[in-house]
Amino acid sequence: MEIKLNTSILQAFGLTPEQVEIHRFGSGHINNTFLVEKKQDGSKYVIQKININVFKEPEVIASNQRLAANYLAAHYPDYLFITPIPTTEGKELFIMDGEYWRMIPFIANSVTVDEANSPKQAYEAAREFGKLAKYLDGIDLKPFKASIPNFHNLTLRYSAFQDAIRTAREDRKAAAEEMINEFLRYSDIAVTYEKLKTNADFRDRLMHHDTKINNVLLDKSTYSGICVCDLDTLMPGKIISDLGDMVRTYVCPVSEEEKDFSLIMIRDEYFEALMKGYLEEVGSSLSQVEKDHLFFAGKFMIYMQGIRFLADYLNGDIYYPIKYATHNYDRAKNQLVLLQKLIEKEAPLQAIIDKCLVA
Ligand code: GN1
Ligand code: MG
Repeated sequence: MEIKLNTSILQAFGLTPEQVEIHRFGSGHINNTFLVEKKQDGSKYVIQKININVFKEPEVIASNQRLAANYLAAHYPDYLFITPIPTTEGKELFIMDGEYWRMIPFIANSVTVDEANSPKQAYEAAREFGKLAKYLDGIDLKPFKASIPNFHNLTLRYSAFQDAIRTAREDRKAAAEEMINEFLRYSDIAVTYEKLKTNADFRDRLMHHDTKINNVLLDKSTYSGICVCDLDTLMPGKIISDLGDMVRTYVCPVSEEEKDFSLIMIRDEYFEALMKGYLEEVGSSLSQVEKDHLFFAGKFMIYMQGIRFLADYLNGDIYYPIKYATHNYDRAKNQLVLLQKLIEKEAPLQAIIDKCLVA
């Protein structure tokens, strides 16, 4: 479907409505994304409106990306790191009526996939996130700020979940009671995280924090990795965030949107492919404590996503856009089933991790 963007926004980036065709783009929950194509030469750009309910300080995103881009350009000049195309006034963001817009290049011959369709795709995507972590490993973290404070702080997510249980509408609480109790039964995951987060050997690294496979650009014909995208949550964090979200989203043949929970399963070969790809890049930089928590990464991210969805259901769907009344309930249930399936397979999956660590 072709749509329109306000003329001022296009002009801010040196474009006019007559020059371009505009389509909605991508499948994220958070930002509004448009693909803009110049009719004359077919060149393409991505224009995004940043969701300021989620990203309260969009300047932090821009500043974090600039710091990373400068470091990478100095140390790894051949590494492709997507940076915003400045406005005609040389700014990374265009601000109008309290809305924040930016434009980034569309990389030619790239595609994204919403689900990992082969172990190779999982491997390629994991390598791209691994490269990002590896190349940014030496960077000074001090000037970085959190674009979403406490984004993957499971301690706070867990207490937000408890708050949501306390303040939920009675009907929603009653409907979700069984699932609430199931999630509470796994609270040891939050306890483990709490201990880990202050362990000096479990250090902060610059993490992407949204390693879903559609945040990797793949080559249109070979499906080899090109680079990562969607760098809004590039900020200091823990290795379990990036690794864990790959486990959460690549290993199961269906996404968090699937309502037929019988389709949820763990595909060992995808687990192996992503571990291999990620550890090939970052394995040698890991501390023993990090190595000991690679399986934990998947549990951590699935659990956190599950309680985020369930808290949102209990809060009356204020964060994740929904298409029907029990959408967030179903997403939470999906994640609960996935968590259980993962835990059932801990022994064979840990054996895969051990094998990848030795290689
Ligand atoms: C959100 O933008 P999107 O849809 O990729 C969320 C992630 C969740 C994800 C679940 C800023 O990401 O943390 O894992 O939905 N991003 C934010 O689909 O909350
Ligand atoms: Mg995204």
